[in-house]
Amino acid sequence: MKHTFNEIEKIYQKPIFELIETAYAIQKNNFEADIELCHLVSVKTGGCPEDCGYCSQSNKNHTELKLNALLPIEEIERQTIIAKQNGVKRVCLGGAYKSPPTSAIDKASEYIKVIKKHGLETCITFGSLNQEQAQQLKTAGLDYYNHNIDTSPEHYGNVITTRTFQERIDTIDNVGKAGLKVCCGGILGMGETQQDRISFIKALTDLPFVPDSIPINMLVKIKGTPLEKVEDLDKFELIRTIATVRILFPKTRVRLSAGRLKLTELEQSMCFMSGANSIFFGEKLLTTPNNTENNDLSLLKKLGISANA
Ligand code: SAM
Ligand code: DTB
Ligand code: SF4
Repeated sequence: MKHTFNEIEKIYQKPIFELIETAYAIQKNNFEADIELCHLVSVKTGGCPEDCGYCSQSNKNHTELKLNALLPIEEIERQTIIAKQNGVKRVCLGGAYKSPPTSAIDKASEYIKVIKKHGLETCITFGSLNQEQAQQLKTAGLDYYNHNIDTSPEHYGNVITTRTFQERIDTIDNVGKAGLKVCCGGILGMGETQQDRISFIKALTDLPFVPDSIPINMLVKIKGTPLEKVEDLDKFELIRTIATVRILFPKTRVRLSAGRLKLTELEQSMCFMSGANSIFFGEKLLTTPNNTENNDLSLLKKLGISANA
């Protein structure tokens, strides 16, 4: 559903307990009290021609990174088996591409097959897709495609110059038209204003397809990137964003994605209370560390929340 900026701002700026209370009530009406676990694998790391200011994998940034070409299928199967044993529901594959070459789409089709063989859902994030590529992935059995708008249309140009905001919307349109589920969110803490965060949420409500999954990342500051020294995000802004997204997208899984290592258990718990009900589970994100499995299992136990598998 479309919403005006003012409507969204009104929700975002409610007194915080009222905001959380509303978000939590919506969460309870639409979901079990569970958390979805997704396992992330970087299947092709680094060497990307885009200039995303936050990213360790851009050629334009001066980061220390071990590059790897497309991983062998056996490695995907190995990680899938472990993920399944751990109660993971979906395996998400990341590739550092502006847009994937045919060889990557072909390989992805093999990855999808092996993950599905073990009964898990699949998600891929390989950059821009045209209609034909999206259709090919759908035919291969892909469930979700992740492509983020990253930030507000207004702040976008300060972070990325090699791909336009509209190009991202076009990819999401192609993904939705192919019958794939859309996973689309962004990153907080990239020097944006509160108005930008509200505008980012509005842009999510304006997408051509309602996302089934919204990842909310908190910037992982990476040495050698333009955003290395940006000011820390005020965590209350993270809570407000998650709660507002929950209210506007009652049936969508909201993933507390990158940046959890910088949150205390209580801060993460507040995010879950405000509407986040999905996380990346596993010690590594794409190129940076994530919370350990043991720490996450122990937190879920303390909260009395089970994994959704
Ligand atoms: N290359 C593909 C693309 O950009 O569409 C897929 C991989 S890319 C790494 C996927 C998403 O991860 C980005 O759109 C961004 O939202 C998120 N991301 C990347 N680096 C991040 C960082 N340092 N902190 C937080 N989120 C990050
Ligand atoms: C998303 O929104 N977050 C994930 C996933 N989609 C592919 C990526 C997070 C990357 C964090 C930084 C890194 O590990 O390189
Ligand atoms: Fe490339 Fe994706 Fe990183 Fe941007 S976010 S530089 S497109 S890998």
